[in-house]
Amino acid sequence: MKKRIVSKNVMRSDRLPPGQKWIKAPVVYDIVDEVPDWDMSSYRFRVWGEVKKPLEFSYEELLSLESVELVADFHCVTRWSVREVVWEGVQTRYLLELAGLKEGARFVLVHCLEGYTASMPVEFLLEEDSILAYKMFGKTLPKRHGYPLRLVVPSLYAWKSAKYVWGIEVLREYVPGFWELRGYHPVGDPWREERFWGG
Ligand SMILES: Nc1nc2c(c(=O)[nH]1)N[C@H]1C(S)=C(S)[C@@H](COP(=O)(O)O)O[C@H]1N2
Ligand SMILES: [Mo]
Repeated sequence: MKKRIVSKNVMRSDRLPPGQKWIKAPVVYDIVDEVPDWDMSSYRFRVWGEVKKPLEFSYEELLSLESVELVADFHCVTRWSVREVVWEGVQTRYLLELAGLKEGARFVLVHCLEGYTASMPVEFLLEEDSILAYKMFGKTLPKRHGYPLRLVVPSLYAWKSAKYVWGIEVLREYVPGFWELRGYHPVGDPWREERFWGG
């Protein structure tokens, strides 16, 4: 039986973060008009940087790793939230354990196939309910929601849940990603309304 995880945030009494409202389904957001198609025969997912053992997996290899089903709410900084999205994939803490974090590992920069990046403290990828998802509601991740692989971090705003992921770079120091460079918060905790940085 596959392990089923219900995000701890679903059980909070303040489940809906301040300044958010519930909507029915996630709105698709992309920094490009058209996301290109990837050559899956050469696709590789990588973990590198401040790790003892860099990782590299083909899509098929990723699918064969120990996986979990995750139920989590999804909170976009533009003030909409969606209840109980069902994902399936590999826990990021499992991958980071395989890679072995070095002493100084503090941040990650997540790299996406169309050039998007997202930055966050590495500890958020060690949470039980953070996964690299390849299924959504029981089906292969639709392209618009991030095929082949997307990060899901239920404790942070959805701009950190990077789509079309090909790599996780583990860093000693903070390197801002796409939205962080444009004023968004290095962390982005929805319950603390960490939307913008310094304003
Ligand atoms: N690669 C990539 N990931 C991304 C984005 C993006 O533009 N490119 N947008 C982010 C934002 S702002 C949000 S709210 C969510 C939206 O997820 P969805 O498009 O699956 O609804 O994806 C996040 N991940
Ligand atoms: Mo967003």
